Amino acid sequence: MRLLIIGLGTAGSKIADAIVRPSGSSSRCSDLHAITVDNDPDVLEHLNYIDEEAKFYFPKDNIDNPELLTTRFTIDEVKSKLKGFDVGTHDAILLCAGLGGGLVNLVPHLVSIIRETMYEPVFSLVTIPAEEEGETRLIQAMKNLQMIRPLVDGVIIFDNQLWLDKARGEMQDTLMQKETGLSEKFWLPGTSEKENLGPFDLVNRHIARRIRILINAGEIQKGAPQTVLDSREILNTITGMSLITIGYAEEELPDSGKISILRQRNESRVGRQERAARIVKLAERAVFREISAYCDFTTAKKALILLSGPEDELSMKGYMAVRKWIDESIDGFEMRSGDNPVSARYMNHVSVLILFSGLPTVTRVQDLYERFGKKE
Ligand SMILES: Nc1nc2c(ncn2[C@@H]2O[C@H](COP(=O)(O)OP(=O)(O)OP(=O)(O)O)[C@@H](O)[C@H]2O)c(=O)[nH]1
Ligand SMILES: [Mg+2]
Repeated sequence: MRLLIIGLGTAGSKIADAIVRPSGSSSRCSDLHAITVDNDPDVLEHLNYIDEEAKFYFPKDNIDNPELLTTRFTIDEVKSKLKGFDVGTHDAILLCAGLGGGLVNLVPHLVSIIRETMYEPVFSLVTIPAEEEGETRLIQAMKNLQMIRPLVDGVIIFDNQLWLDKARGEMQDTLMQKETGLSEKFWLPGTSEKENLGPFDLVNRHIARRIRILINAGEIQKGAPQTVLDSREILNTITGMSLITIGYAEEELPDSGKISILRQRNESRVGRQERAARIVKLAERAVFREISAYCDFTTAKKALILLSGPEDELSMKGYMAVRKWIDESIDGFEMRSGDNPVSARYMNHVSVLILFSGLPTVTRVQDLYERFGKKE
């Protein structure tokens, strides 16, 4: 998918940077553009993968009065940057921001600028603050979500509480592996290189991975997919669909040294059963544990399923079982699905992504409304 990403504030900019970061077998794709806007020069300085001329800074004082910004040069600069893209360069625009921050206030201005010059759908990717950030931020976040929802064509929700807990768990595990001298064998999702990463960086990588898979769907077609999913179908699943969550789970396959034994096993009845069960288990993990924000997915209007991995591992039986489960579970009738077979040389894991859209709410937002709704 040809996507234009706009990162607002620290959270939004870092998430945008993580999405455009080349990783593993996928290099930076030329159809992906990102610009960032922040009032913290340090944050802009430390973004590694955003082009320098796509970083926009404005003074901190202006943020309490964002209306003023419409007349100020930063917004004008962003506007001319957007106008610089040829008509039809992108399929969609994705505005990223932390709901608890200040820069999310720019969303209305940016959306109106975008709508002036572009016809493509505009989505927002937002994070819900963690509990430790305090009541004021949580209440602010709820208000901001209410403000954004009617302006854009869909809101993808990530719950920082859920993902920070996971990230801290992963970091703890790495530390323990290091102590026992097993660190070489430890595999941290999305981090093959040794780096000094904080919990938010790990969260951002989990976010980025989900978005990248959606962007790449329908584009890397080295194997012959049994069912293709293209950008239009992905956009049809999310456009006008209010709240959106994305679940994703992957499993590493045993290393290639064992491949011939594996192949024999794959062809056996037991092997076929195991491959089908793996897909089903991954789907369950994606929906119940590795989802961007917990939600009652039976209330979803639409869903999308995407399988990736070496062709031999993508069990048709497993795929059909997952399709049936999701199709029967969601409230609406629109379910799309596809597979993305990749040569075993390029990918040593199998993954399942499941997206839900048209959700009336997600569990954490509902919880915040119940706790703080009266204090608004
Ligand atoms: N996922 C993720 N969330 C972040 C990150 N940094 C901050 N956040 C969250 O995003 C919310 C908004 O914080 P910032 O992005 O720093 O705020 P801002 O938009 O820059 O606005 P200011 O508060 O004026 O600096 C916070 O409440 C955090 O929950 C990040 O790197 N990743
Ligand atoms: Mg900031």
